[in-house]
Amino acid sequence: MDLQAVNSMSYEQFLDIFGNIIEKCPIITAAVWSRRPFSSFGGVEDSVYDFIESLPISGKEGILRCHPDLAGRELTSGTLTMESQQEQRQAGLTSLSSREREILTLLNTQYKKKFGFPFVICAKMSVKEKIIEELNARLQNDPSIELLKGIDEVKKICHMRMEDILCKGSPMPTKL
Ligand code: 2AL
Repeated sequence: MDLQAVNSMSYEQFLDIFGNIIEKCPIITAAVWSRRPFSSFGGVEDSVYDFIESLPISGKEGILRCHPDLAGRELTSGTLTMESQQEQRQAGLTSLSSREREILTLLNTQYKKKFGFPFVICAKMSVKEKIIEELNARLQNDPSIELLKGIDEVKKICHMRMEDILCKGSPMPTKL
């Protein structure tokens, strides 16, 4: 896919292709379509990040709440989005021992109880052991820090999804 093709997409086409770069938030993709023409693929990402940053705290929390738990109910019931399924599988979350599953479920529950949104991390950039470690550590943070950390991870997930869509395997220069 080249930039000109992206810039000449109708919003329906744009939404079909980029609609889930932020998990279950197609409204963000629909909003940034208006910012065409993009001068680079990074420009698409920048527009998404600008949009997210312009949101009030409740909006950012809402984005985090659109993310499924790692190794949670949706994974078990097969109702994850295609992207999330692939990310969780790649991090080893589909092959947890019963002990690992138990720990992750407990920590996810504690995290949501404390912060009011789920723990979010870019699974593709990690592995199950590190994810459990990170969840344990982040559980100690203040809510304002966790909101920032969660949104940073959402941006990393977005970057990896853009890479998959646009470059079919050849990495885009990262801005994070
Ligand atoms: C996810 C997800 O669905 N993909 C990913 O990388 N992380 N969810 C989460 N709660 O962190």
